[in-house]
Amino acid sequence: MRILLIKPKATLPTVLALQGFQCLEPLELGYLAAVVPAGHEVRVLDLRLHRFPDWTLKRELGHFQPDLVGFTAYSHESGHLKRLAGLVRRLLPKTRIVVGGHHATVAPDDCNIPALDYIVRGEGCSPFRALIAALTKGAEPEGISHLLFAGDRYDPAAAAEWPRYPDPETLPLPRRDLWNARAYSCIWACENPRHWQVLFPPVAMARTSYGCKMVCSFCIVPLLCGGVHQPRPAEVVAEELARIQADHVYFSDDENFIDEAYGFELAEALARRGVKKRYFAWTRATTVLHSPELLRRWREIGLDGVFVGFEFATNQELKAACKGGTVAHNERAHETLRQLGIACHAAFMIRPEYGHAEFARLRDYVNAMPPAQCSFTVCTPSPGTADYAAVRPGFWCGDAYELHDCMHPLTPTALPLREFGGLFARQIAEAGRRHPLRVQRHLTRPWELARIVVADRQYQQAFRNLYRDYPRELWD
Ligand code: B12
Ligand code: SF4
Repeated sequence: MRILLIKPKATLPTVLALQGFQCLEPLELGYLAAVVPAGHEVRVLDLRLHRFPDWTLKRELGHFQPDLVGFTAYSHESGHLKRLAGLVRRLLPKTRIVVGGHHATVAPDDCNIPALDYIVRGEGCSPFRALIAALTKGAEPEGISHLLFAGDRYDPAAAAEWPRYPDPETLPLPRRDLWNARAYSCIWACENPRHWQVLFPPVAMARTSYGCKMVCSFCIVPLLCGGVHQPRPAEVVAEELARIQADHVYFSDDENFIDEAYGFELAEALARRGVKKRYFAWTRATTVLHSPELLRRWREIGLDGVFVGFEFATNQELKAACKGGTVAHNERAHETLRQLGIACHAAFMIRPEYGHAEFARLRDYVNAMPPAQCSFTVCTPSPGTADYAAVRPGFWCGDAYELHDCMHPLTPTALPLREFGGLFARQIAEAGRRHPLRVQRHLTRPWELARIVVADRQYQQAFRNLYRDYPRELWD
């Protein structure tokens, strides 16, 4: 069979603007490609890299004539996914079309459309392998767990069951030979960068584990992984990282260091193999405080920065979100990271209910923090969570999947939408002045500086124009 795996391009200006700072490998498609047996031809088409995605897709379909097309999609890409699937169906009516990935996992009903044949939920390697085996024999893929038929055979009862993640030992090593590694990069922060340091190096993405033991109420991960953190075998990860060409690796784990013993085991496996990379990981403030020695060890083997969900500037909000940490934890973790020489990316959330006072409170808080790279999203519960079910009746745009990028409020804002977006943009601009590179006046290559200035301007603009992504009657 000829198999084409596709990652759609976002349509929301916010996500497109975010891509100015980071565009990472389509790792999910590399995993799927790795289970395609020899004898089949597989290609990856990352439409994020193309200016005219529809035209690119049509050209690829014409040249490659795939027998099976696989789409991945986040919820905000769901509209585009459906349109592209319709295009494939029209141009190649005999081609089978399967969708998987995050949107299919959390909203299978929304994927039950005539343009799709199969819906895969949760980790896709095993169902995808079984699907190919069935189609190769000319049979329908019967009885494959986590695979649903779209159309008449759609099974709502099976769709109501939450898929479970498999033993990570069963995962293959992802194929990275199917894309141009140099096309993927992200802004790379370190605590004490050298002058003229490359700010947008080529970056590979890798997964060492899935899941998290915590239960933050807005987050989908506890539901996806049943509150369990499952690491991949350390030697296998070390083997994968040793083969990666890029010097910089962005981990796609939900929480990299929550399992202290595993964190040390992986660090030693990497050190033993002499793997020398720069790393960026996601962790919790409470993990930093619980395991500073682990972070120190990772700093020694190349950890440059961590993304920490600070979420809110008040204990009341942190408690309401069941974050399991306080503002003091965040502040102490930030201090610990700075002492260890690890850059802190502090991520905050803004709630739709914020008025002028709450925006001012957050601004004052961030302005008073020691220098950090800060980012802001809108607190948006994930489809599938209890928080989502609770707020859903108040949505102002139907199911709102296409606005689900954690940057668009899904429920009415206290301030007029236009003003909300303006204050959001102001928050981004002010926090940008507290970025360590700006505070320390680091010398930057002029073309990289220009890239940051342009990306920053587009990002702020996307928030100023946020209201335009909604029906006109909601603008003011
Ligand atoms: C790493 C990560 C990122 C990275 C990189 C993503 C990338 N490649 O561009 C960064 C930080 C850039 C990022 C950005 C964003 N992210 Co993100 N991200 C994640 C995270 C933590 C892991 C995703 C990942 O890469 N996992 C590793 C890969 C290998 O696994 P996977 O994607 O799950 O794929 C497997 C299965 O899903 C399945 N599968 C996937 N596709 C397909 C297709 C087929 C055909 C089949 C059969 C199976 C299949 O098999 C795959 C193989 O193992 C998840 C949380 C999570 N636990 O899923 C959030 C998550 C996916 N992100 C999310 C969001 C909202 C975003 C942003 C919009 C957030 C923002 N405002 O900044 C942006 C948008 C980026 C974009 N361009 O669209 C949401 C999606 C929610 C939703 N309902 O869609 C998640 C779930 C987190 C959350 N808040 O709930 N993200
Ligand atoms: S927000 Fe982070 S710490 Fe909380 S459950 Fe999700 S992954 Fe875990």
